[in-house]
Amino acid sequence: MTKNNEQIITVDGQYQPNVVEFNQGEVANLTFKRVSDRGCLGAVQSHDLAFSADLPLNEAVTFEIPTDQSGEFEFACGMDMVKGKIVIK
Ligand SMILES: [Cu+2]
Repeated sequence: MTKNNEQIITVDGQYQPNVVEFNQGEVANLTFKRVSDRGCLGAVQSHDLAFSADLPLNEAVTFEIPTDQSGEFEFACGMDMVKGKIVIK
């Protein structure tokens, strides 16, 4: 786990890494890059942080993550099966 304003998650049947950390109050960009069609990870969503998008193969998809509140926020595949976590503190 690294701490940075820019985090990249590689999606290849799982989320690597599946926990990312951002500083509260700072601009935070989270990029998903799906590099394999393994698993059911063609879409990502976060009910906690209100984002969702399809993840086309070999394309980077970046979300700006709100960091006004600290806490742990979940994201998951389109079926809520494969999960990851965004930690803001
Ligand atoms: Cu799934």
